Amino acid sequence: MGVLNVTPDSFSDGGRFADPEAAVAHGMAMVVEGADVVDVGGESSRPGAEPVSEAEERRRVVPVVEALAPHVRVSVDTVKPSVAEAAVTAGATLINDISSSLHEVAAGLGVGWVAMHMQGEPRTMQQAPTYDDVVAEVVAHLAGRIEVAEAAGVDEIWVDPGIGFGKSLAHNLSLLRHLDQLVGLGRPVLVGTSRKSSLGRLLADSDGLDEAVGPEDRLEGSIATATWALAAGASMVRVHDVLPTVQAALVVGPPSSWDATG
Ligand code: HH2
Repeated sequence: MGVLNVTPDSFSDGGRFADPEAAVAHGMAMVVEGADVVDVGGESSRPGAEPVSEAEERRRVVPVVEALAPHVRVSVDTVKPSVAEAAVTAGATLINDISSSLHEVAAGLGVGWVAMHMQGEPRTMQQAPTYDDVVAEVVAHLAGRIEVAEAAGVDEIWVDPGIGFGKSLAHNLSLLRHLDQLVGLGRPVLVGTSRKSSLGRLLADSDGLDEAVGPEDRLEGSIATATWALAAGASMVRVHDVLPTVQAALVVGPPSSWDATG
């Protein structure tokens, strides 16, 4: 899943694809690089981000979805029912929902739904994330969302641990380490670590630096965690750098391919 932020303020690529033509060109480039899905978002969810009006978010997202949908599967990264509806009308077939609350909308529209775990809300979620047992709590939350979505009639349900959404570095690492528990829920797992700040901290530690490494220098960490997630059973990874991720994923392959034959 390639990330396409049609926003002025996303944490790693804000402003680069705010113009619809630039956004569509980047979306098509990711398709050529091997993306199976392009995830179009019109509102940043980075810590501290300011909310965007429904009309503005629709204005950003709809023309880009319309242009890409004939060429690739498009998901819409939104928490607003009206934006999800407009994007589906424009051709999106998957609602990527960081609030994990749009199951009725997905059911009504007859499209797939990604339920992502988040503690708190984007503006304040990184101030003091707290869990007794982060893995158990995230798994329980997503199991509950699967149940309500099944009851609502959603056929295609994805779950996502929400790396960096109300989570410390230690929380994120625990979730990656125990991804098998999410996989055990029996629904396809999506994981997004690409360019996230935990990687900036890890890469700085490994280089003996005091300051976290910036988003533009987090490629190796992004690829390492994406391939880790795929090897641990994730069905899709949400990434900014499609080509190197696809290449790394092809090298690693599914773990079943590692068994010696003959
Ligand atoms: N992460 C971001 C946004 N949407 N959706 C899912 N399902 N999983 C994620 O991990 C996830 C997500 C944050 O990354 P990005 O879109 O690059 O930044 P911003 O929110 O600033 O636009």
